[in-house]
Amino acid sequence: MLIQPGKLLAQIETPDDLRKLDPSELYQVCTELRQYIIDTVSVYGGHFGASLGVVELTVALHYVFNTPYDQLVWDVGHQAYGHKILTGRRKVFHTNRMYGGISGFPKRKESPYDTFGVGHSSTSISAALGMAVASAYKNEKDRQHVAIIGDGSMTAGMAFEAMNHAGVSDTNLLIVLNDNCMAIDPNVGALKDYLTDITTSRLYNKAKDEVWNTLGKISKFGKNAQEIVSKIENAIKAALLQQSNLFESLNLRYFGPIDGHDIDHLVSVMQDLRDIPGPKILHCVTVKGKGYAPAEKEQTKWHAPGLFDKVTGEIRKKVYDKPQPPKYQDVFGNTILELAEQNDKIYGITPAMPSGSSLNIMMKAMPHRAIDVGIAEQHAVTFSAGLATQGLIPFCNIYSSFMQRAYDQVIHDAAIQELPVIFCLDRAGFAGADGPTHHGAYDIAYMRCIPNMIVFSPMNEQELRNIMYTVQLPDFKNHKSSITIRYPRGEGVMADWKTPFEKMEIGKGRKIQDGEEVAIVTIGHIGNYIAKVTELLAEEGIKPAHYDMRFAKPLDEVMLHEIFSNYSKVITVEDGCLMGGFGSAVLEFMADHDYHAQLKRLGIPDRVVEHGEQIELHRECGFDPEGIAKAVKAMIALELKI
Ligand SMILES: Cc1ncc(C[n+]2csc(CCOP(=O)(O)OP(=O)(O)O)c2C)c(N)n1
Repeated sequence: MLIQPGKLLAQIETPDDLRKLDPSELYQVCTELRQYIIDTVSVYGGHFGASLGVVELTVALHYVFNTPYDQLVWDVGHQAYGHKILTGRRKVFHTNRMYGGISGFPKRKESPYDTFGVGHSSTSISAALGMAVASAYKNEKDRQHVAIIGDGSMTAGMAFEAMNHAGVSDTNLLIVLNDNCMAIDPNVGALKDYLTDITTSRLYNKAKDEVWNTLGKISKFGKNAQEIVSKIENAIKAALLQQSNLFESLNLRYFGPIDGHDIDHLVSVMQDLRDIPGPKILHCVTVKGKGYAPAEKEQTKWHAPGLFDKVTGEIRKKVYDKPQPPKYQDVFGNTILELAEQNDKIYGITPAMPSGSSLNIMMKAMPHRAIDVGIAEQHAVTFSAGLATQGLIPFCNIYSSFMQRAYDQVIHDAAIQELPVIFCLDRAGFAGADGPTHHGAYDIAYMRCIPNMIVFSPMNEQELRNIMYTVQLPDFKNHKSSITIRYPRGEGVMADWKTPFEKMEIGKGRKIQDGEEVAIVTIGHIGNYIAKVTELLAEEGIKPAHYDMRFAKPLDEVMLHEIFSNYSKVITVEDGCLMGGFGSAVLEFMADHDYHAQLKRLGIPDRVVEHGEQIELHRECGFDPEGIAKAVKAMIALELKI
């Protein structure tokens, strides 16, 4: 379906075209850009509310700054759809997030306007500061660098580390704080309260506007005049705000808050700021989902709603005639609550993903024992370790790719101290349309090399429930280990999933079927492909065995001895990186025990795999059912040749 742009938007191929327009036309550009995003996302899917909320900011930034010479760095990047559309990608925007199409996030390979690749949050200030320092070094004094960061992303330690550095740098750095009081879920923490205090202080805002008007005029009269006004302004801020200004105390000039939807005001403020040297921050207040009523009203739901009817606001859902398996995240969310109702030591922790992890189910029922700590993965891990020192049982739920942020904390604060922290890694394996920044590719490899760490992956809902049950039992502490429980994005396989709890044995796999000659050894949900593989191979008279290993560490050595004693050909399959992953563990076992089987490892290769549906990516990497069957046949053919 071809999406038609409005009259002005149709003329904009690059920001140069935008900059040729009269300021009076920008309001119309914003309206058309917003409509284009609504029209496209409703039909093709993607992130939604965040891009609508920054339409005016996007237009103002590209209008005022000389992009791409001046550098815009978007934080997270899920809000950069308007930026993509204005920077040469309108005509391919309908391929957003699709296999072979453009990325849903800024990506350096895709465009010179995408100055920095993103997907994970809170990197923009560091990256923009790096660019600004490089420009200063190269004597490019006129070059501007702008980091656009949301109030949610501002909660992360990394953003503070960067501001701490920026405050003592003499660089042309502008931080645009896009404050909409939301992360994916409502933003949390003391910083949020602080920003609200500034935004709602009427006296301060009135005085500030008066000073601002003077500053706007006076900035044309040179540095001395600016400094005088600036001192007055600071005195007013100090006198009228309850606290001293956080950003000013980090040596960043603070401006705002201003209405982030008033395009005329935004343009004039940014023009003024462009002329003020040094690091500074502009606080803009916006509404997530702005301009599309249902998205303004239910902001979490419309963060990434899927396809919808843009007229009625109805989100399209597939209709089934029989009950479907639940998402793994919902099995986690319901099961932790069920267990916490019986065991008062259980705590739930999420860094800013209550709805993404389904911990919101427990947060609603037990707000004191299920906590959103903000976008703060490192803190989430060490905080959980702290809870564990006191005998509590923390289930710390973090997406596999975001856990990469907290690696030292896993080792230093949990594993070395023999603390039983339960790490639940959602979105393990290919994440799908979010692409390489979000693929949970590396966790088996990065977790299994840590001492005092068990690594488990359920093949279905029942296994997830049973391991969650097992690790909260008192004797789990005897292992003196943390555990990683990794499961993928999406649905499991059991419509009737609420099975009674059964204790699992740590390090014990299960045989699913005997076979002849070839054994397929899997870990996690990907093991469900083997039923189809068996069917495909049956047509050719091949009968593989199948083992669901469950644990990448400790390996079930008894089972592996059985496998290598009975099968001369072994194939491992994992939705994770091949290097150092589950297959590598099996290979190590084989070498250590002097077996000489033919071994083929299937999984994610050592390259960046782009975005697409999970099944498309499995196919690309040769571990969809057909790919696995082909690998089995190739192994057998290899033997025939010999
Ligand atoms: C390190 C990391 N943790 C979690 C996420 C998941 N995530 C994506 S967007 C988002 C909320 C960002 O909030 P904010 O910066 O305020 O932007 P908004 O969506 O409100 O525009 C979160 C938590 C992420 N991308 N990166």
